[in-house]
This record gives sequence, structure tokens and C-alpha cells, in this order.
Amino acid sequence: MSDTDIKPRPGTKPRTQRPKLHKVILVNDDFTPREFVVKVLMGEFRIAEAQAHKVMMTAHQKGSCVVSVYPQDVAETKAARATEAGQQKGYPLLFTTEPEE
Ligand code: TYC
Repeated sequence: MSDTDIKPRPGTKPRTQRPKLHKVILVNDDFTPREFVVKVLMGEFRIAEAQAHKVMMTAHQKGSCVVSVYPQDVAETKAARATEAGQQKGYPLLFTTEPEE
């Protein structure tokens, strides 16, 4: 090893990379009843009613709202199940996922 080789600073621990968490995003639409959105948020994401209502209203007013973050497989499964709950009732309710920055 020559004098110019780059060495880790003393005391620097090698870090293992953690996989990125993924956001579940609730998307607004003009048809799904507000109470139904709140019910799905409470049932699928284990969110208390007051918080579920806030998330629903944010999506309603701004177009979308981050519900929560999870490992990718959990985020995708929850988004799919919650979207399906709307489809079963004939509503266009949509949950999407995207990686956190
Ligand atoms: N905009 C819907 C309504 O007025 C309610 C709603 C809110 C639907 C949030 C979807 O992600 C949503 N009935």
C-alpha cells in the first residue's frame, strides 16, 4: 500500500446500506365517499379515526397525501389491498407507492 492510498478515517465504521422505505400515497378522486376513505385508512393502515380524517382531507384538498412509509413489499401490498377495497365497492379509490428520497 503506497502513502497515497485512501484509508478509512480511524474510528469510521463500515455501514451497511438500509433498503429505502416506500411511501404509500392516497390519491383524491371525485367519487369515493369521504367516510369510506376514512374506513379504509383505519382498517388497512391502522390509523386512528382523527388522523385518518386529516389524511383524507389533505388528499381531498391538495390532490394527494402520504399515508405512511414501509419497506417496499409491505407498502405495495397495503396499497394494493386498500385500492381493491375501493374497487369492490365500485369506487375509483387509488393508493400508489414511491420510494422515499
Ligand atoms: N373527494 C372525495 C369526495 O369529495 C373524497 C375523497 C378524499 C376521495 C380523498 C379520495 O383520496 C381521496 N367524495
